[in-house]
Amino acid sequence: MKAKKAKKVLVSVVMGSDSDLPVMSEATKILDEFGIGYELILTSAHRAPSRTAKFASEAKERGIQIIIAGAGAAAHLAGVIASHTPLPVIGVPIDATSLKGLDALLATVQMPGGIPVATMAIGKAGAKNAAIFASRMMAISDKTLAKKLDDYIANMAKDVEAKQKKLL
Ligand code: RP5
Repeated sequence: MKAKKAKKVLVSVVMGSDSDLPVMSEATKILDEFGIGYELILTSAHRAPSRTAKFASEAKERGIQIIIAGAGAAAHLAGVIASHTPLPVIGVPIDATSLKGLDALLATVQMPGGIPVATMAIGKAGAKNAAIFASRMMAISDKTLAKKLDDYIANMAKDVEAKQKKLL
């Protein structure tokens, strides 16, 4: 019997703490749905700076194409990763403190010119959109993935119509 070929890991889903997992699993659900290979990485810009720099500076040579980084509080994870790699980095601000994610949003989005982080919404919608955004970028050169995205978009529109019917 032929062994099932493992998917090539193309996306890194990084988070600043294991407490971020319930939010970041919204991203991995989408990557699973679209059949995109990913890895889950736990590292911290503040608590494990050397580990973060090592991960980011080696990601491209390991074949990673896109990095999704979620963190809360003074969320420097996505920005620090972006400063150590030429790969596109998508940031997810996480609601982890009494400031309800506004701290993480500003820390993630307000990057200085030259080091971009594509910043999504705070929380679960942001994590989900990070994976969809990554899929859209990869679909530029992947027709099979582009078809899955077209179907996903069409299904969302169908869902709205079905919900409308239930209202009547
Ligand atoms: C950030 O601090 C993490 O990304 C997390 O959102 C937040 C709280 O981390 P824990 O204290 O729960 O580990 O660095």
